[in-house]
Amino acid sequence: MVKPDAVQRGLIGEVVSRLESRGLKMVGGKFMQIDQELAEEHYAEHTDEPFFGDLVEFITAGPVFAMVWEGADVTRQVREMMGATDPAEAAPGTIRGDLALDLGRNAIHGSDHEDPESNEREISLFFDDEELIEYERIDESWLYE
Ligand code: D4T
Repeated sequence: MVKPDAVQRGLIGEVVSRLESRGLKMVGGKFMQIDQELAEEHYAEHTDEPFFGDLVEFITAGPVFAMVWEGADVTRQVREMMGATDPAEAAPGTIRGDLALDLGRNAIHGSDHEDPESNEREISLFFDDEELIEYERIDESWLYE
């Protein structure tokens, strides 16, 4: 998900472009405003954290671009491309390392590859089944041996 800070900074295209260029396939995309209820559900694991209020306020502060991507080892690969949660710690070349500076404005969210269920849980929070489109990218035989 491209978060509200990156949407406001005109970075939707840059984020999408990096994932597309890697060879990943977008199968769902939605420009949307997250409401309080969805934000609290999305960040339920952080309910007891001191930063929970700020997190909910931030993710509801403006529109986001939610996406579903497919590809080899997609969840882990996207996390690697995102870089560390705190952009100050994120390696150059990663999305956060190149495009963000502050933990509370870290540009992008991705499902947790260490929690195999987070992926499906988050997809169903943001998308209905019919909003996900199965198709083949024309370059698939040049992306995968
Ligand atoms: P998200 O969920 O936004 O993709 O971030 P991460 O998966 O990389 O990191 P996370 O769940 O640990 O944290 C969620 C979100 O909370 C913000 N945050 C985090 C914060 O404002 N203060 C903090 O101390 C921490 C740990 C940043 C990301």
